[in-house]
Amino acid sequence: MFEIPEGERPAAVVVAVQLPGVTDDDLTSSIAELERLAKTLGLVPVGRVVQRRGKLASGVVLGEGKLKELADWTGGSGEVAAFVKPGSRAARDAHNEEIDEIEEDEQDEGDVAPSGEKPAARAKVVLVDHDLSPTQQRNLEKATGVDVLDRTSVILEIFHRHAKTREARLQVEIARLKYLAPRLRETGGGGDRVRGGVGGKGAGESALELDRRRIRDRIAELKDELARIEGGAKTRRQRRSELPTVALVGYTNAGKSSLMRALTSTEVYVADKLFASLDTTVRRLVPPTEPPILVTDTVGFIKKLPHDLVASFRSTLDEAADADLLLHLVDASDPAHADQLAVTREVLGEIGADEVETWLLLNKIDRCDDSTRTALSDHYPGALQLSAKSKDDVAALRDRLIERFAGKLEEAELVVPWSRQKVVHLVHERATVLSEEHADEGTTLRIRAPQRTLEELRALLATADEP
Ligand SMILES: Nc1nc2c(ncn2[C@@H]2O[C@H](COP(=O)(O)OP(=O)(O)O)[C@@H](O)[C@H]2O)c(=O)[nH]1
Ligand SMILES: [Mg+2]
Repeated sequence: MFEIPEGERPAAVVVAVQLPGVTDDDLTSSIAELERLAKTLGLVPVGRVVQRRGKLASGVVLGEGKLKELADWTGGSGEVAAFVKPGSRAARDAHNEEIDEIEEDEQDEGDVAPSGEKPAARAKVVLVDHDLSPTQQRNLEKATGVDVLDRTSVILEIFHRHAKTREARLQVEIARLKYLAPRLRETGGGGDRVRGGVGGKGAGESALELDRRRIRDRIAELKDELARIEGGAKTRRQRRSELPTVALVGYTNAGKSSLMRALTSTEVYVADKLFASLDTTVRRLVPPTEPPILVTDTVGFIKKLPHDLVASFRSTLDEAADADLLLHLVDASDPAHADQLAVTREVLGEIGADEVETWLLLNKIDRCDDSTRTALSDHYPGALQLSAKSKDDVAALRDRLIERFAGKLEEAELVVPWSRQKVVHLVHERATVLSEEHADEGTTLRIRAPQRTLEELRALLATADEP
């Protein structure tokens, strides 16, 4: 599968076809979603190539002219030599010819200025906002000279990162292998990579067929394992953390990751070794409470989720059912938010997460005018309106969360003498500081914190020594 080298942020150009019946708005929001998914993976979308067509061109998705435009972004030839059976001798010859052609083209270019807009950047990856057949993908790679990812492969990669439980990992791996099998290419040169594999090469069976067979066998194995897990007692509950956990759920683009960043420290907090060490989706709420409150960013709902990925999506979202509290985030500024809310609720119900206490958060409220806000509060009484970008809104939510888990918050005044200024630092770490004044006797802080934290801070100040 496509891998991004460590530390790199490859530029990507997005390709979309506006099919009949697809409105401009639908098209734009679908492309924007794909771009956001790509950003999650570390890609940098730099351009779009969009064409209105009756259907995807069976060979290369786009028409000839648009294909050239796309190739300008990547530095490819814009041509797919010949449509021949992949893996055949003719295919290899054609491939070689194609390479010759590209080189010629580049020499010919000289100082002839290209017409139209010149792409702002060289894209290293092409992202297609559709599902591609293996042939379309291969042809586009030939024409552009770079890796081509379709919607499914982008989403698979994101699920892969979010899959925490054994079950979710199995589901994602099965989906990945199913995606991969028809895309395997003849390795050429006698199928070296199957040497030493399981069993012998069947009579007349090519290396490619053998690889496909092995993938099928592997899928069957994984499915067996999955069935065993599902058949047993609900093992996933064993994973449940001892620590209070808040999970953010909702559609992609609702603002989950933004809110997560705003609520937590930037430092990744690994709750216990049950969470994979690479996991960046679990952090602790700041200011820290004792015990810490964990916040997890779950896999986002996707508008155009390919059918083959439904099972892996669900099992990846499963962690929501293990949380003590769900924050259901909705982008209140999105005209489709009501539908998104309904779909999210339905799926949460199906995975058993509807029994978890849930707070509805209407996010991006900064983008809504007053009348919309009023309508929203009439329609969703009890929902919290907020902007993940507003410090005050985030602080208010944080207070509510701390109150929910660590007990009632109290306001108090602390006077920290000059000799104890390190304590000021600690107060900032542990409590919400409402105001801070410096006077002769020291620093006066008006703070809000759970009672236990207040007691600890007072006890600390009462001791004679440095903390
Ligand atoms: N105006 C505004 N933009 C927001 C707010 N929250 C998030 N965003 C933006 O919405 C986009 C998606 O946010 P992100 O946190 O990645 O959403 P996620 O897909 O749910 O994780 C980003 O461009 C954010 O900057 C908000 O409250 N107000
Ligand atoms: Mg996110």
